[in-house]
Amino acid sequence: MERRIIHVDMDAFFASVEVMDNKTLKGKPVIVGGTSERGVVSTCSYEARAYGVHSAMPIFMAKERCPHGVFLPVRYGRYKDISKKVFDILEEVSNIIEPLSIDEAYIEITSSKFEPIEAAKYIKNRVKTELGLTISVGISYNKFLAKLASDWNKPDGIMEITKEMMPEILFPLPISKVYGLGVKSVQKLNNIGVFKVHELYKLPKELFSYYFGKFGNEIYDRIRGIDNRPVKISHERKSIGKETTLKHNTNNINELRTYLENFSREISYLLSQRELSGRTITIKYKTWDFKSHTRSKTLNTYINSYEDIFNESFNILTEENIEEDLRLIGLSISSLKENTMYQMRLF
Ligand code: TTP
Ligand code: MG
Repeated sequence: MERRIIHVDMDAFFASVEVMDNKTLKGKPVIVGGTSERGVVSTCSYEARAYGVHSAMPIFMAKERCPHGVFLPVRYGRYKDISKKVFDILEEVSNIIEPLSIDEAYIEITSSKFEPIEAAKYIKNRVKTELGLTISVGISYNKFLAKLASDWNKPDGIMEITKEMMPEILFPLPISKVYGLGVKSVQKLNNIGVFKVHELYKLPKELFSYYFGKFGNEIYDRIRGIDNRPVKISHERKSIGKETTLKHNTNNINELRTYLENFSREISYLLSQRELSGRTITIKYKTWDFKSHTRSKTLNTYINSYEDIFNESFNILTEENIEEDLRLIGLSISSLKENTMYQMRLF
């Protein structure tokens, strides 16, 4: 069966988060990076890219190219929080997700109930309405082409590359667009007069091993639209959690209980989506004066139901005997493992 793979990549990620957090920056050239003169650009808004600013460029150079740009420091923790929310949305579409970086992932939806275009639109829509950000989405029958597709009409892009579109779509591209060809390989090929994929396509197979060593065959296949690399599920996300700043500071147990009920419901849903259970429950809270506390409890059995998660978390909370008003509360579950028939309850 032909595979169906989606590649997603947030647009100008760090810079877009900064603009979302400060609407007055909208439409301006925003440059996020090291703040010292010796720092480099992490990323910049598309407005700043129009001035030739790009990732990894020294800040002093960015200032020369775009003197009226808004230069901001990196707030990694904030981007990480948003990234987690993006991955929560992706998990609603499929639980076969391979994260590539903080803002990028492959999603395999071959046996999902979603049609690819439907899934792509769903992701874009949720990211836009829930997080206020744009994400570019590519769809194809393998990883290489899905990634190429997400890059096709960035920002806020959506693109599907079908078998029928091959090889017309690949042939006119510069060889630098071929995954696996680094700067050095591209240079070597340019030196022998090979610039476009259609020129590379004409070379005999033996030359591929000569130029790219053990990756030769893969690259030979890739420019023919063949890429059998699987989407590898990552076990990197070792916890699933929710937290929120309270509407008003309080230590009223009934109000706090409602928060835990809502978190437990959401967490249980996310666990069921990913067919996971966990056995460490952690409550996090911040008191009115911003002091942070966490309390964990590891159980003997794995749980995933709303009732179990709520009961365990509420017990931890009551044992805390909180006297001061809280400004934030959070709940997470960790020590995760995949559900098996063996663990499922019979009654
Ligand atoms: P990218 O996805 O490469 O870039 P981007 O999201 O900013 O822009 P695009 O619309 O082209 O996808 O990287 C994601 C984030 O990773 C980026 O926002 C900042 C960070 N990053 C660095 O810190 N240094 C780098 O050199 C690059 C490339 C990215
Ligand atoms: Mg990106």
